[in-house]
Amino acid sequence: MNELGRLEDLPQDYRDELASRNLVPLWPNLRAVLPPGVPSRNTRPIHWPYATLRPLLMRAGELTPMEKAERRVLVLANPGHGLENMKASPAIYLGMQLLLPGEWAPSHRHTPNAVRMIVEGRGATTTVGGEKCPMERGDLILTPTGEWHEHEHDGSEPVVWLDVLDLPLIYYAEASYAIEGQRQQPKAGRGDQAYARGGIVPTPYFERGRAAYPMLRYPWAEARAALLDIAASQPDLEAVQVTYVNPESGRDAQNNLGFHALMLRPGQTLRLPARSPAQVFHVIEGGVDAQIVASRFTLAEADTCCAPGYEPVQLANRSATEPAFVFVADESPLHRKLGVYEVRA
Ligand code: GTQ
Repeated sequence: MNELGRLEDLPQDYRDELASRNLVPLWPNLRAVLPPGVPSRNTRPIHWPYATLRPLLMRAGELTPMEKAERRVLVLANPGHGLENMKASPAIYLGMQLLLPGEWAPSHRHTPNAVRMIVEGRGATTTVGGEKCPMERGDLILTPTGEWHEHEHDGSEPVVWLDVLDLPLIYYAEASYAIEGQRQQPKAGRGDQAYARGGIVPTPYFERGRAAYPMLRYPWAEARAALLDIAASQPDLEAVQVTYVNPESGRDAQNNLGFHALMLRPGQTLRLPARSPAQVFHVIEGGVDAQIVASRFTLAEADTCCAPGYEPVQLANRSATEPAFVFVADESPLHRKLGVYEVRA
């Protein structure tokens, strides 16, 4: 590949004139934006242990009342992107949110898509578009773009969940904004009940439902049981994984980010090939050793880590007797839409 001319090779008067006309020569910058073979990535492998995060989140509960926070969240920020930019990866925002007993995080809606993965505590609910969703450990709850959502807590222990948003992407697109609203009137019926059985969908009067997001809550008990059934019925299957999909369309549950649950069999080491999308791993149950580029993380329950795209990832169950369960969020729907999705064997 040719060595290209540098900016310094050009006379100063020419450079000044270009800049004054809002013009830039491509050749000094060409290799930066089109690097050979593999993209440059700011996403670093980062591990956020829950044991160190949790006390800091509880302290936020003492330091900052809900009225001063609206959403009491510590953001899991990747230093490779600059902490202040609040990104785990180019398109993924991660936040650990705390709701204390009796608190209410007021209703709003916004353009970015969000999901919650419940980490601990019982008795909280998220109301999404009027549907009041219980929050139990391991549940996945969607708050898709434009849907009103508010969180409330009638239980007695703190509730913590992991927020996963496509905020960095929507912000980059200069399309990120929020609207504040009123307390929602809960309506009857819940998608997780209407769509509780795979392949069987409600047809109120010989018509399929047309809701864009018919299912908002994916109970962990169902995803876990599905993984165990798949593992038991297919003993040779290497990657025991399910994807959270829209039960009406069969497509990704949300627009830009993909959500999956992965089971590692007792003692299993799983090698995931390098793929273009960045990904996030969050341990729902068990302990996992993760190797990502040159980093080795020992992940305990409720720990979270991220991996840049175009790198293989190795996940090993630390237990020889119990399965481990991992929640995976990735940028694959976005990459597929962009036409850049690839797997490198
Ligand atoms: O719970 O609505 O972590 O609006 C960031 C922005 C959570 C939420 C976040 C949000 C929310």
